[in-house]
Order: sequence, then structure tokens, then C-alpha cells
Amino acid sequence: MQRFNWSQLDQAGQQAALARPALPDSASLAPKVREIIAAVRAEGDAALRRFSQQFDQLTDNPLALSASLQQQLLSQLQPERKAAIELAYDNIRKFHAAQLPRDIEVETSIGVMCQLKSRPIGSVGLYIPGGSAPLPSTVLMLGVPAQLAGCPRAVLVTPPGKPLATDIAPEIIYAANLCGITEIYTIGGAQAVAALAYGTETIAKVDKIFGPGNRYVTEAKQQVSQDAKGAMIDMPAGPSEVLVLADAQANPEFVAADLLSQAEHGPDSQVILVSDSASLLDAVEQALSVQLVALPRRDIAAQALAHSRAILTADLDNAISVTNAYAPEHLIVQTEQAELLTERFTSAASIFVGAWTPESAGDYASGTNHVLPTYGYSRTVSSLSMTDFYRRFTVQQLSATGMRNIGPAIVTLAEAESLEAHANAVRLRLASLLKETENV
Ligand code: HSO
Ligand code: ZN
Repeated sequence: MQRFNWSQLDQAGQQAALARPALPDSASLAPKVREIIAAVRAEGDAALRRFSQQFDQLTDNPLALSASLQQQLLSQLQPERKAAIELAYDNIRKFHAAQLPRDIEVETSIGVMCQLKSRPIGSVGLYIPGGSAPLPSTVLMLGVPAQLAGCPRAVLVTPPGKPLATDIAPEIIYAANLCGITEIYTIGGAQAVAALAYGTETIAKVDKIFGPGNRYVTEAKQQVSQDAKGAMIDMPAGPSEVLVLADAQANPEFVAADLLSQAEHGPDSQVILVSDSASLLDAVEQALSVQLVALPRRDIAAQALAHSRAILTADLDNAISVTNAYAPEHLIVQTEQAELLTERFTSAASIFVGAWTPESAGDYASGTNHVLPTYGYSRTVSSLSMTDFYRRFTVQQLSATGMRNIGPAIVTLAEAESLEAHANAVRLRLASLLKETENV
């Protein structure tokens, strides 16, 4: 880890210490992704099969994972994994069920009724990364809210297995089925996003695409979300990150383990340790080197650690300011009475409080969602929640009394904006009401 002493840095130095890695050059990536999307739009399934051949050397990708194959794969699933997925499912369900939106109705003036309603999005596409680590936990994070919201159609895409396209981890299928998802396609990358956004012969188009992915997936999601004929997306994304704030009483082994759990995600993961104690920083460095060598994914974790930072601050207040300036996706607080600090964090997407709360708890099984804004977006973007699976719309109705009550103000405002047609739409009605009363 690179070590910094915060109070000895000038402003530029402080900014550099908290800088995120530059995102991969979107200028060179964008045209490649645009080409893939155009091919899928023009040729549908044929393009998907061609990309499977080209990128994954698969000659026979059936695209759809049949019900019988799903059953066959499920028979390989170990019982303890099944039980763990069920425990996680139950907790995620409990936490998300408590977030169900309620419709509201307000009579703003007498005779003026305004309603806000939430209804599930019609069809959602869930992207589950494959590659070096298939993530059944992400299936639950996306599938549970889609199921609770009652989205009429939820489909899952995940990169094909090897050597067979249909070699999909049974954990992914089990988690999907628990969430009521049986429509599963073995495609990944930008081509999967294109198929979800525009549809092919086999895959019907969806309205909104959720889930994390590599830079091709992220770029494709950006592109399809900018096209009205494409699909909406959940949130912008960058590499995953954690900031651990620890004081002198923190357990350095716990802290090191938490840093490594983020580092093993990928070479571009961001790992930051902030502390007011130099001896804690030393002890964590020590623990890191011991724990790292024992990890199967030590090469990946070591690459992430190479650009990670340890920041020494003058005191705890200073450490909190540094944390707020960075706006981490995950914030782990390992200090005395950590719960007292929670309200002082202004920009973290998900906060893990105290010695017994590793990020892994939220990654898998506590119940909170692990799809979170990264790259500083947590200043304004929220963690994935039930609201992302609904569209909200308003309904209003004025009675004659309501028109009498607010009509004159509407006319005045329309005149102030010189919008005569707007004013007329109300004047005509007010005049007709006046006639009615005169006739009585
Ligand atoms: N830490 C990841 C989620 C994850 N971790 C899935 C393990 N599996 C992003 O929040
Ligand atoms: Zn994780």
C-alpha cells in the first residue's frame, strides 16, 4: 500500500491521494461496442452465435438454457450451498419487503386530488457476470427485488460456460429459480446487453437492464440507455471499492482481511485504509502480507493492493473528512463506538459498523443490497433498492369545486408566462361553471 500523511500533503497531493484510477479509454472502447450492438440489431441470434464463436470459441451456443438442462444442473448442487443461498434469500427478501412503496393520495386544495402510484416495470433483464468468479449472490440482489415488485417478466443473462455453453454454475440457477426466474440465456458481454435492449428472435426485448459487468458491459449499458428505443439501466458503474476507517483499537487482522476481500475482486479494485494511528497502519501492513500469500486469488489481490493507499490523519475528525471527500462505495468503520459515527458520513453508499461487520456480510447474507454506486457516484446515486424496479406516475382529478378553487391562480400564472392557450383551457371551464351557477 502507498502510505500518505494527510496533514503533510498540499491540496493537490490530497486530491491525488484520493484519486480513482482513470477509467479505461472509452474513446477506443465505444466504437467497438457500437459495432457489436449494431450487429445484434441487424442480425439477431446469428450475431449472438457468431460472437460466441469469436470470443468464447463455442460452436454450439443454444442461447436459451432449457428447463430440463436447468434441472439436470441443479442435481449437482451441494445441500450446504442450497441452504446458504436460502438463508441469504430470506434475509434479502425481509429487508427489501420492508421497502415496498405505498401509493399516496393528497387533496391539495378542496376538490383537487393528486395521487402518486408505483407499478412494477414490465420486463427486466438481469446481467450476472461469469468469468473468474460467477456470482450467485448478485442473482439474489437483483432477482429478489424484481420478484417482490412483481415485475411480470424477469430474465437472466450470464456468459456461457466452458467447454459447454450450458455449463452454468448450479448456484446461479438455484438462486434464479428461488426468485421465480426460469428464463435464462447463456450470453454475456456487450452482445448480451444489446440482445436485452433490442431483442432477437430468441430473446424478447426488456425495458430495463440491471447488474454489474466488465468494461464492455458497462459501456454497452451506457450506449443502450442513451437510445429511446434501447433500455434504461440501473446505475453508472466503475470498479468496486472499499474504504476502511480504523482507529488504534481496531483488530489489524480483521482490517487486513476486509481490505483483501475487496482486493480479490479484480486488479482494478480500489482499497483505502484511513486511520489516526500509525501503529495500526503498520500492523495492518504486516497482517496483509501474511494473509495475501495464502489466497488463491493472490495475484489479482496483489495488483489491486499495488495501487491502494493507507492514509494517516491527525485525528478521527480528520479521518471522517477524508472519508467523506472520497465517497466510498463500501465504508467499514472499525473504531471505538463506531455506531456513534454513522450520522457523520455524508457520502458512503453502504456503511459497515464495528468489528463484527465485514463487507462480506452485506455482499452475501445480511439482507442489504450489494449493487452500489462506485467511483464517487454515491454522493448522489443510491444503493439498489425496491424503487429501482418500479415506475412512479401521478394521477390527478379536479372537481368543479377544485376548478373554482385553483383556476384563477392558473390563469394568472399562464398570463405571467404569456401562454394564452394554457390560460384559455381554464378560462373556458371557469366561464362554463359561472353559466351553470347563473342558470340555477
Ligand atoms: N463486493 C461486490 C459484491 C460481491 N462480493 C459479490 C462477493 N460477491 C460489490 O459490492
Ligand atoms: Zn465483494
